[in-house]
Amino acid sequence: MAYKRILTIQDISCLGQCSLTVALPIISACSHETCILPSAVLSTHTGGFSGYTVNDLSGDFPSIKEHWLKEGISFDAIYTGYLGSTQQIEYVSDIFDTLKRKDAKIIVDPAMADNGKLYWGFDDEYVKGMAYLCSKADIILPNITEACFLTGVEYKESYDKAYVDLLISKLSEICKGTIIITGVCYDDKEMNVVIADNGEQTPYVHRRISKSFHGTGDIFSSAFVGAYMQGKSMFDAVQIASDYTVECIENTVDDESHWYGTKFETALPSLIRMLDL
Ligand code: PXL
Repeated sequence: MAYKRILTIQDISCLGQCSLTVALPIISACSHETCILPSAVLSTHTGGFSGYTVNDLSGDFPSIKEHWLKEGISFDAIYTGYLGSTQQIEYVSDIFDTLKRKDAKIIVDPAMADNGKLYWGFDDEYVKGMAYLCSKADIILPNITEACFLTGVEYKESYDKAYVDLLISKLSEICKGTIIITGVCYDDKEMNVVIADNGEQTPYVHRRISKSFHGTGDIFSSAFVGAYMQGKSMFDAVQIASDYTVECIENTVDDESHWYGTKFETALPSLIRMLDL
């Protein structure tokens, strides 16, 4: 069993089962040391609540980085998600350059959009900054909407494989590493996660559940990072992360009152079994 030191940089949504409140338990359940750098603190996530509070923590980044540098702290992987602001993207880029160990993996989930729209508070400058971070990554994990914003390709609700090929070809001009596009649907029964690596494409096909939930992108990415850093192949890590995410949704879908996230905790034993450590 591997035991890697992974830094994850994303927000704390105090309630909402997304970003750090899923990344920390999921990556820890995958048996890694999980270090966190909170990008912002929000009272809830921004999807479906109104009047949430937001405190951008960019101002803390330089001194935290300097302290870690002084202590000789470095990481086997740095995994980023929802960031607080465009300015913070520059700090994160600097953290990539200074705190990664030799052969460390940089994994960027450009968590900024879904269903054809940017999340509240993000604009074109933020998208540009996120494209820059993706250019420094070994692995990027956009959904279809994020792939569209990153590449300037028009968002479509329904599409064919040629459209996904176009997104991958444009994304590969931005990121020389592995591109993993999530939530690719050609019909209403199945969902694909498409892995594009060195000019080759491999889809992992799983069940599609008609209802969508906030935070499932973060759950997928966190489980992927945990499994991949355990030495699973890219495909096996995608399979484990997809199956786990589907189980989280299935465990939640019948509970109308639980609309804001998924009960990812109840499927953690299953994730651990799939890892077969
Ligand atoms: O799951 C993505 C996410 C993360 N963090 C915050 C969000 C969202 C999606 O809405 O609002 C604060």
